[in-house]
Amino acid sequence: MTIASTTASPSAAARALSRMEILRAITDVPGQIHRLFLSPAHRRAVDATAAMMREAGCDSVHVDALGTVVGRYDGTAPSAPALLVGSHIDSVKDAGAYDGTLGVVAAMAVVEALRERGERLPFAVEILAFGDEENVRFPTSLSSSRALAGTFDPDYLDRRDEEGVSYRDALAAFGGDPDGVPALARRREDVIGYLEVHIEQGPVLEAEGLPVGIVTAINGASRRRVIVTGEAGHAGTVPMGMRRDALAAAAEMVLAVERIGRTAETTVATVGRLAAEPGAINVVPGRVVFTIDARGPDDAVRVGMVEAIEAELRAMAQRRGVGISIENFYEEKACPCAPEAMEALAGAVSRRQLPVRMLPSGAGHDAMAMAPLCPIGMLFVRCKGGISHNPAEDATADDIAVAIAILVDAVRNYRPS
Ligand code: HGY
Ligand code: MN
Ligand code: MN
Repeated sequence: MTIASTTASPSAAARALSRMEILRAITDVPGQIHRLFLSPAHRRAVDATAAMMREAGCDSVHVDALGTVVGRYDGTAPSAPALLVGSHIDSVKDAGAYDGTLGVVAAMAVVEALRERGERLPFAVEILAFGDEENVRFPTSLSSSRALAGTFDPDYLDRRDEEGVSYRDALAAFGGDPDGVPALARRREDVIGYLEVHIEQGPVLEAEGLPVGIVTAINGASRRRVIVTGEAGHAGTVPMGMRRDALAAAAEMVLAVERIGRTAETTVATVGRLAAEPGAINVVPGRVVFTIDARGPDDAVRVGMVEAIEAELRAMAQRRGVGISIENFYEEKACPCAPEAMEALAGAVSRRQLPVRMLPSGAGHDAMAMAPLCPIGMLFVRCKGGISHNPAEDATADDIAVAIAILVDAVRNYRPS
């Protein structure tokens, strides 16, 4: 039961690209792709995704209590367990058009290919379009996919965004159901595995001239929110030696994060957001809030790096006479992909006489959240310059067609262990 064609049919690829264009156009900031969890743009993207899943041939489509769009293509037996295939439709700020959405439209192409052949597999295929993968709006961790794995943290509901809106209130306004979250947890016997197609968001495949690669493991990640408290003062009158300048302290701390982030060849650490208050030209900043995102493939090394960063920041605060608080709101262990899922993808790649390139993922994905529930596998697609989280993010139609053909083949030939 294999399909030897190297790429999806031109029409299948064209439909996938047109679906991505529909999602690309859905944003809360004109001229940018800006689609945060539970935002008006996310609501519109959910409705568009549900319509596209129906058009692709799903037997049933629904939106769950957290806004995840679920499309099911039944197997030979109505109550057959499902192979889950998906990704996310939320975005970062000023995002690219492929991060997340590519995996959702590729999953739609699988259902479409089966429907066109009138084919039913011994398992159902469920497309999942998650909405809280980026965790940019609320300080959460993959909340919508965690709900399916049964690891949703109820504390998420009380987390607040930059405007002070709680997750719970935003979910209710979105049309979701905070009380419906526990029921989203899937039974292990109802799920075969989870596959996700995603742009690599790195330079390896392009550098080696390969259209696709198979993910071996996803790096672990830690995120912190740091608040530095000094004393606001008159920029013209407070002598330098008497200041408790929160921004000068934070600036030294940001450089320490960068320095310690180099702990190992494979670790990274980033301060992605920093806000100084009150933010007036003639006021010594009294308060600074900034974020830390630290990652690596080895959990012990990553944890050690984060501990070193926290100790250094506290020592700096002490020396400068400023206050510091460090909030841990995101911890994801490094996550290996499952051999059966990697084999399904590798078999499909080699059946197209393409090199089977295995590689780790520096970026986090919903697949990490799904791993406690079922075997996970990911297929990476080459992206231009390895650029992502940037409007210059790009992938070619040819590579997308190859990835779709591989995903269809891997699903059709999936054999759970
Ligand atoms: O941050 C990440 O690694 C993912 O894109 N959310
Ligand atoms: Mn992503
Ligand atoms: Mn992303």
